Amino acid sequence: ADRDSDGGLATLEARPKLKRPSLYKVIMLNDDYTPMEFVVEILESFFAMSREKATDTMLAVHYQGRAVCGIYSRDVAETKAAQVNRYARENEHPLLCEVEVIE
Ligand code: TYC
Repeated sequence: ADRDSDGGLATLEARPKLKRPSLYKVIMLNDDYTPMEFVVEILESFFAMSREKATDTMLAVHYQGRAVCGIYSRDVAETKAAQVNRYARENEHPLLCEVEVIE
């Protein structure tokens, strides 16, 4: 008969469905043309890396094809990737970042 005698309290109020906040990786892709120094400067300025970490990450992309630059909420990840791609294009380099959801 009445399957909702508690007015939905048990299912909706007592145990609200919690969504785990999704995290997104910003991934930088290798190409044959973007100067190494330009990539290092991007990693320093857009991803707050030290010179040393930026150099390590740039070389990881150069030798392995791709590397994670940072992990963020969806909005921040999409914004950073778009900012990097726009800045690279403004400077006439093919450098590309993409965003990938974790899990
Ligand atoms: N492969 C580039 C070169 O040899 C350097 C480079 C590194 C380009 C990382 C893109 O995401 C990149 N000049």
